Order: sequence, then structure tokens, then C-alpha cells
Amino acid sequence: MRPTITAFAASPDRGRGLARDMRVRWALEEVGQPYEVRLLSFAEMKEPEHLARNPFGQIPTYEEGELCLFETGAIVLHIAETRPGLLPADPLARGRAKAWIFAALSTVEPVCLEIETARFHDEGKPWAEARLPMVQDRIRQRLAQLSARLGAADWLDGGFSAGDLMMVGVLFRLRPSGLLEEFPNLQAYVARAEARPAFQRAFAAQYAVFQAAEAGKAG
Ligand code: GTB
Repeated sequence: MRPTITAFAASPDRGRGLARDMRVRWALEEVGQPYEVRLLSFAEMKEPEHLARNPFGQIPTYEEGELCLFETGAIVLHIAETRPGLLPADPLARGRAKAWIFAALSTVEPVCLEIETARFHDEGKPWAEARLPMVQDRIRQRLAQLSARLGAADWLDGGFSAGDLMMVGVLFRLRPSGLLEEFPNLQAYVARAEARPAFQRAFAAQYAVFQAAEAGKAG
């Protein structure tokens, strides 16, 4: 049975792959699992049918038979646990790969999201300009730590894993900030991940949704 995921019918990022369904699509592509997509408007995301899938009315979700999951981390971990390709077989390496998933979501992403809050929610506030450099410095600190750990390696712990997928999914969203460019090894790490055929298929699939929506507007 093909799993069904949910995604924005009209993503505010205009197909740049910044919404979190991109990480789920990418994981499914990495393990070679075909999937269906249910596209939702913002209004549909807050209706009871979708709230039953995700109590917070957000995308992405994942349905497969009787299983319905929300939270990108849980979804990617489920995909990685149930299909070969995203977690090493060795139990110790597997544990470390999972640690990187959590590090991406709970240690790196919250700091990185602050810059979007600063850009979109603080705009026009009297303290916004003074706050931005502090937010940027907190991100720099995290990126410096990550950069030091990655060093000259291709991936965070041996071969590419779900931990890298999640970390790149987080770093990818930093692109518009320009901060990633201050860390050449992290920039190369993201580029290496983006060059993976599975990433490109996932990106193309979510971009096609944007293109179809644009064509619908024009038609
Ligand atoms: N912790 C949850 C998870 O990891 O799954 C967070 C899910 C989440 O934030 N979903 C967002 C959502 O549904 C979409 S991805 N938002 C609508 C709502 O809350 O009502 C976040 C996102 C949205 C838009 C852009 N963008 O336009 O660039 C980027 C990322």
C-alpha cells in the first residue's frame, strides 16, 4: 500500500522546498517508496478531517493503512525504521543516526527558526533591528559547533543517514539568511545532499505542485 502524505496546495515558499513535506518526500524517495499526496488549503488544514490527522492543523502527515502520523521527525523515523536505506544496521551507528535526527530538530532547528520569526513577525517593531544581530549570532554559534563536528567528512556519522536528511532539511531553510555561506563545509554538505537523486526527485515533485497552482491561476 502506498502511503499518503499531506502538503500545502499553495505553499507560501513558491516551490522552494522549504515546507516540511519536502523532508518526508525526500525520505520516501531515498528508500524508493512511491507515495500519494493530499494537497490541502490553509482552511482545510484547520477542518476536523485534517485535525484528526494532526491536532495542530499542520502539514505534513503520513497515512498508511491504519497508521496516521504527524510530526516530521516521527514520520521520517518511521520511514527509516520500516525500509532499508536511511539507518545503518549496526545498532550503535543506528543510535547515533537517530541522535542526529533529534539534534537537527531540537538543538539546531529552534535556533535557526528564530531568524524567520525575526524577519516575518518582528518586522516594524521598535526593537527588531537591535534583536536581529543577536539572533544571527546564536545561529552562528550553533553552525560553528556543527561545522567543527562535520569537519572534512561528507556526512555526520559515516554514510548518509536519516540524521543527515533531517539536518540538511533544517540547514536548507537557512539559505535565504546567507549565514550558511559563512561555513564552507556546511554549505558543501547541503550541496552534497541536494545533489542526491532522491532529493532532486522530491524537490521536483513539490515544485510541480507550485507550478500546477500557478497554471491554475493563469487558466
Ligand atoms: N513540528 C511540526 C513538524 O515538524 O511536522 C511542524 C509542522 C509545521 O510547522 N508545519 C507547517 C504548517 O503546517 C508547514 S512547514 N503551517 C501551517 C500552520 O501552522 O497553520 C513550515 C513552513 C511553512 C512555510 C514555509 N515557507 O513558506 O517558506 C516554510 C516552512
